[in-house]
Amino acid sequence: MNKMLLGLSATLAFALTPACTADDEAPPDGAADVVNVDVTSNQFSPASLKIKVGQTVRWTWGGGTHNVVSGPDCNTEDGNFKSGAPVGGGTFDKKFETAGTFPYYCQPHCAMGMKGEIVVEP
Ligand SMILES: [Cu+2]
Repeated sequence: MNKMLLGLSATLAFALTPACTADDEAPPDGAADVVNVDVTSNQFSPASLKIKVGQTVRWTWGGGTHNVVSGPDCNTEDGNFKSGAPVGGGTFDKKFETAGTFPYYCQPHCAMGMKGEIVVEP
């Protein structure tokens, strides 16, 4: 009887373990799929955000006219992600599929220090 139960739970545990492949990373168990960054005048909060591969960052506008542009400094877009032209509201989502540090900024306010970074851990 005990052996049967053990065998059954081992089978269940195997069946419930999610498959992980390089191009379809799921967030780690217990982690939120979406992590929020507030976009206000004139800062990103938190400015530095640590997430895991597979999580999505959602920037949510709270006031002012801003955008989210990836790049190492105020005049350099690296093309990783961009919300578009500066707007006065809404949200922008980006799912991070690879580990690394991704700096970004707001074009109208970068010179005023409106910058952030997403640190994506494996
Ligand atoms: Cu801004």
